[in-house]
Amino acid sequence: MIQTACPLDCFDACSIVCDPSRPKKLVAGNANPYTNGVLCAHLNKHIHETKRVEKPVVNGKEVSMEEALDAVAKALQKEWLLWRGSGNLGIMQLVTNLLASKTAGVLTHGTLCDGAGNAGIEAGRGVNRLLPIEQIAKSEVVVVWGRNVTVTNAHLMPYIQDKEIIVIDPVKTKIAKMANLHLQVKPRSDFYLATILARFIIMENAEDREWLEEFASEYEEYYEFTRTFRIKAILEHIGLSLSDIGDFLLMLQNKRVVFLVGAGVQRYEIGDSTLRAIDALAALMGLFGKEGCGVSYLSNSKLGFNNPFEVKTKTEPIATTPFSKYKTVIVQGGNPAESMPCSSRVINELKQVENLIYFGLYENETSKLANIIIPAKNFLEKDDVRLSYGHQYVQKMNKVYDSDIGISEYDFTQEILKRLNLEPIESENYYIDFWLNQTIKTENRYISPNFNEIPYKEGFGEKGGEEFEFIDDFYDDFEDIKALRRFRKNRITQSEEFWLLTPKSNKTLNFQFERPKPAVYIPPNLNIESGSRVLVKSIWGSLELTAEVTDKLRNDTVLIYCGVKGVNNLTPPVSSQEGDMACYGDVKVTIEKLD
Ligand SMILES: Nc1nc2c(c(=O)[nH]1)N[C@H]1C(S)=C(S)[C@@H](COP(=O)(O)OP(=O)(O)OC[C@H]3O[C@@H](n4cnc5c(=O)[nH]c(N)nc54)[C@H](O)[C@@H]3O)O[C@H]1N2
Ligand SMILES: Nc1nc2c(c(=O)[nH]1)N[C@H]1C(S)=C(S)[C@@H](COP(=O)(O)OP(=O)(O)OC[C@H]3O[C@@H](n4cnc5c(=O)[nH]c(N)nc54)[C@H](O)[C@@H]3O)O[C@H]1N2
Ligand code: SF4
Ligand SMILES: [Mo]
Repeated sequence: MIQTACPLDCFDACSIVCDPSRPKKLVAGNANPYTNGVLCAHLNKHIHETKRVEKPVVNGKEVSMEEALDAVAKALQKEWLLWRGSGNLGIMQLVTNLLASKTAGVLTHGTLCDGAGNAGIEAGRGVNRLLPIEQIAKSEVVVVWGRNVTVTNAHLMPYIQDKEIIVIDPVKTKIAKMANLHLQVKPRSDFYLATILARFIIMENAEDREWLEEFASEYEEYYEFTRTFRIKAILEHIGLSLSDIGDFLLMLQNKRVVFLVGAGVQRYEIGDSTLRAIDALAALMGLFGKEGCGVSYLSNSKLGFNNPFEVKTKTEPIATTPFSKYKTVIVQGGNPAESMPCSSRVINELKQVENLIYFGLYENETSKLANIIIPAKNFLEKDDVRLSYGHQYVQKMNKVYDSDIGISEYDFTQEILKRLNLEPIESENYYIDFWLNQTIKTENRYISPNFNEIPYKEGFGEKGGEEFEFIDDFYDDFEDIKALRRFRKNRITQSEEFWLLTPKSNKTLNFQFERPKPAVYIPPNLNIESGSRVLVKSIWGSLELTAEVTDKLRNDTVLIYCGVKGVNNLTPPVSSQEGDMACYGDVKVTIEKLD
């Protein structure tokens, strides 16, 4: 049996074993303790069923890999751009950074995923450390804050299901239904909610003064900051009552509390401030550095590692990449034509690229625009290392079988360098060992070098010893009024607008494999029946979908799952205030019945 790990972008980073004579049968492995015998359908079904791109293509003609690589090398002689998605989270995906730095390659900065929240965490704590699942398991109360655990983080469920659960989510998700308390907040209002909760904590003298004096001594200034927000106006804005706030605080009193924060709360321009406010609340309650307490978010998996793929090149922002500035663009492991915000802008930009090179596993909306297609090897056909943003285990991904299809990212890099008469990079094993040798090895497992059983126990910053920094400044220009004005200017005259949420769907993974059914979920107050065709419109574009009425939504919110074809026609081409993150949530839409 050969050991590997799931490469997909997911909190769980499952361990896998596979018998090379039965490569379609992937079985849960033991290289991390959380996989616990279960792999999900993405692996056992979708990976095998989704049709691969098998043959290299240049200008519409199938060619040999040699010819295709010649064409790529030729196209890389002038300044070019590498846009990398997160289709495979194996660390060897980053090897192409070396190709960029040795040629005139430009990379991207920022993320489509978790960057705003990460920036907020780093501003307050210095570094974004993992809260180990062992600590989550020791808590008494779990606040699930914009993380759809049963869908995106299912392997965590056994560790939390018997606890007191509070869910803060605009959607009545499965976990919200199971919870002891569900605060069905207005989208994009968590900064205000956390700030007002912090204010109440201090008003009621419930702050952990002893811990604060040692680790976050500026808490009184922070209290003054929270006092600049008016309680009544904010409660109205976020759609909660004083008794909701009271219930929430009562449940947390004198308990070991964990906040499980997801990417959902920070897909907004103000996403960094939201995480800073949530962290500030946790700090006031003294939740850092103690057993069974803390704030869990998508952690920085590379923390503590020296990264041999870190290079200095020019970069472009990933959420608003100006593709058309470049004659040659390589898209690796992603589908920007669908996954980036404001698809009409993206597609228009991609169409102007003379040499659009798609390097991936499956045909998708981006490969259809490309004039060079390089099939990649899948994770079973190459060696790699898997770090994780959800747990501390590092996993070796061993090649399970040889295949004639495609080329690995490592071989791609070497082949292009050879064609450009440039020095080769080190061997593949050199890099794999470079990562593994930095880990802590125990009982046949590898643990991340940055791992702290109880994070921030010795304080904040990279080495500990520093204080927590409270947020002291907040700026937000996305007001309902402003959005309305923009609507008017674009002569969209429907009276009612709804927040658009685009969270992850149960049976699909981002924009690869099978996609969610083309539906928009709407609340009953719209008086549109399920099955009706509707036009969903924002100032950025529109999309025709089938309506599905649900009682899971607030009256001011509609939902289209991430992955629905065309969902990003509707989303804005803007980056967050910090972290250069795509702001999928900063948009309002109208719903127009078509038949
Ligand atoms: N099945 C499945 N699993 C996945 C993925 C997938 O596509 N499918 N994708 C993977 C990837 S790339 C990522 S980044 C992770 C992300 O996983 P999660 O962190 O769970 O992110 P989302 O699904 O975007 O949003 C989580 C929740 O946030 C809520 N939410 C939205 N806006 C707000 C808000 O303003 N406030 C609050 N409080 N809640 C809000 C949504 O309703 C949703 O229930 O999941 C990974 N796992
Ligand atoms: N509206 C909306 N849009 C979103 C989101 C949202 O919540 N709402 N979420 C955002 C988030 S969190 C994320 S992470 C992004 C994801 O968006 P992208 O990073 O663009 O990822 P995918 O669209 O899933 O594309 C994955 C592609 O990677 C390729 N691939 C898979 N394995 C390999 C490999 O080993 N090698 C190579 N070379 N290619 C491979 C496959 O061909 C597949 O088509 O989407 C973002 N887009
Ligand atoms: S739960 Fe996540 S990590 Fe585990 S097999 Fe499924 S997609 Fe992969
Ligand atoms: Mo993501």
